[in-house]
This record gives sequence, C-alpha cells and structure tokens, in this order.
Amino acid sequence: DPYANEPRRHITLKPSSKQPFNAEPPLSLLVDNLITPNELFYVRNHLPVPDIDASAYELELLDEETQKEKTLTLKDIKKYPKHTVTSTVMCGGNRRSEMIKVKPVKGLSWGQAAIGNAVWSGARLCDVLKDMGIEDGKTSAFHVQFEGIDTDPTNMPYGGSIQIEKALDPHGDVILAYEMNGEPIPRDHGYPVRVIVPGVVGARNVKWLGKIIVSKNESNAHWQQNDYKGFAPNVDWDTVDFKKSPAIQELPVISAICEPLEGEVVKVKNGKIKIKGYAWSGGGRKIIRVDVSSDGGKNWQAADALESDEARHPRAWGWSIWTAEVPVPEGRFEVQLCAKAIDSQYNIQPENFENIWNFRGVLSNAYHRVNVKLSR
Ligand code: MTE
Ligand code: MO
Repeated sequence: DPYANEPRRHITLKPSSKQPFNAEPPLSLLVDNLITPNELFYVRNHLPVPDIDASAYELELLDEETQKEKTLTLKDIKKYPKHTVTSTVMCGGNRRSEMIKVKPVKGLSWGQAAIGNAVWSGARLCDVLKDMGIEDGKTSAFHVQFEGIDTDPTNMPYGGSIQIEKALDPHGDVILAYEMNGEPIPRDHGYPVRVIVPGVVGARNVKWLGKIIVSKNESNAHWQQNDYKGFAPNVDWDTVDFKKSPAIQELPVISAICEPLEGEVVKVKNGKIKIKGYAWSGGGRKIIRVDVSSDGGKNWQAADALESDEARHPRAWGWSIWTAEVPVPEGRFEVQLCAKAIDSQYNIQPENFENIWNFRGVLSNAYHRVNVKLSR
C-alpha cells in the first residue's frame, strides 16, 4: 500500500480526497492569521507522500545545453545564503466549487481555502544555477523543469516547469526552500526541499524536489502539458487540444469572503455587519483595494483595512487580509455580500463565472458572493 506511510494531519483539515490526500482548512480559521500556520495550510497531493531521509537526500541538476550535471545534498543547499520570502501558494483550482454551479467540471471541488500564506526560507535558485554557469545572457535555455520524488504507479514523477527568466531573476525570489514558517518543511508540504516560485500557480511549486533540468523545453509532465491550462467556455473534453493553451504560470487577482459564511445568521449592529476575507494576485502584484457590497453588487465601498507584509509591487508575493463594515438595507432579512479585489496593475476580478467557465475549473476568480441572513 503506497499510502501506508502518510503523515499525520490536523483534525480541522477537511479532506476532499484521502488517497492522495487533499484538504483545506475551515475558512474562518484561514483568515485568523496573516501567516498561515503549517498545520492549517491546505494540502494538494497528486500521489503518495514520499518518505525521505534528509541525511540521504540528493537533488540532481542537469543543464541540457552543456550536459553539465551536479548533485547537491541538503547540507550543500544550506551553504548558499539563506533567503527568506513571504509567499502565498494557491492551487489553480481554488474556488472551483463555485464555477461548478454554472456547469460541472472535472477536478477536486475546492472551496475558497486552497490557498495559504507562509514564510519560506532556502537557497535562491539563481545562486545555485549561477554556480553551474547558468546566467542571464549565457544560456540558450527557455525553461527550468522540476521533478518531484513522488511517483505514480508507472514510476513517473510529479513535475512542472517555469520560464528561465523567472528562475534567473534575482528579484523573482525563486527559492529551494527547506523551511516553512521557521520550521523544517512538513512532510505534506515537501520535506526536505521544495521549490517556491512566488506569484506562480501552486502546481509549479514542486514539493519533494528531486531533479532540476535547465532546458529548451517545458516539462513533459502531465500537469504541465494536459492540466492547469485555461480554455474558452465552449471547449470540453471532446474538443480540447491542450497544445492550444499555454500552461498557467502567474495567477490572476482573486479574493474571498471568509466571514461570515454562506447561509450564516449575522447580527446587525448600528445598521452594519462585519466582513473579513483574503485577497491576492499573482506575479508580485500587490492588492491595492478590495471592494465590498451588501446588495448583490449594486453598491460598493472599499474595505476599511488591508493587512499585508511590507513587500512592494512587483515583489508582493504575499496575500492581504481585509476587513470591512458594510451597511445593510433596512427591512431586509437576507442579503448577498460580494467582494472583488484590485491589484497594483488595476486588474480586477471578473463579475461572474458564466464568462470564465472552463472545463477544468481553473482560474475560478469571479466576485465572491455569499448569501447571509440578518438578525436585528
Ligand atoms: N509537488 C509534488 N511533488 N507533487 C504534487 O502533487 N502538487 C502541486 C504542488 N507541488 C504537487 C507538488 C499542486 S497542484 C499544488 S496546488 C501545490 O503543490 C500544493 O502545495 P501544498 O500541498 O504545500 O499546499
Ligand atoms: Mo494545485
């Protein structure tokens, strides 16, 4: 049984699948902290969790152009200057359960909590590559491929790739991380080493990193080629040509209301109710504003407070937690709350899911709408 040796998990994580293990924390706990505690961080595994002895761990590197190879132990990786970044990791399928209401899609039915924000430490990928002679202007490669140590029954590892520009940019903050929130990375999140690619879809943040290949080509892995891609709403499983869409890298702007929850009874105080949630954008774009509505999107006001780390655009890799107090119309006992975030490039979330529906249920970032009952 490849799943006989899975790590223990926090009881509040709600599994959407047990083998492989996939789970998200309750929404209200998610926004209690700007930095998500390790045990509450969502888990997205495609395969069984490998059991890796850190003292025997080896990371292989290959430059396809020069055929230069290298092997690094965990100790070797720790010799590089330790770089720390606060980075949100979000699954490309976060909030899929809302898109499903338009029309069913294939994929795990994630709620709004397939996202977390952590402080990651490790070696800069650009420093490691520089030691192999791979530098901006000195390589003809276009991509950096990552392979996990987790494998499927045919022995194929999990994999994905990013563009060489992101990997070599010292301001891109890509790290070979061995710490998550000041602790060794927990097994579920990639112990002992995972790559953190700030601002880029979770799928490329490869856990249990076993191999790095600098190449002219993208990763051939299923998750790069035939998954985590967006398509027009008319495309389905019968008509899709996966080659026609690029693999998702930087994620678009998103937000969610985490308090109150759908269907909750909310106490009205002085004609107002309190709302709380998160907002984030990929590509290092910072959240500059979150707009909220208590009448289904007719009237809007900016959230009162945005909490985030200090990082500035275009290196704002972490999310923002926001709070708002909104007036509710008198005489109403039910209202629809809405939230939409705006990032530092003034990108804004789409209004509804009909327009952005795609058969894989990715990039599900329309306004978040939550219906609540009012008690006065
Ligand atoms: N890396 C490996 N080796 N195996 C995986 O299954 N899942 C990816 C990515 N890295 C995955 C992986 C996906 S789709 C996501 S969303 C993130 O890891 C989830 O990271 P987390 O479980 O630490 O939250
Ligand atoms: Mo994911």
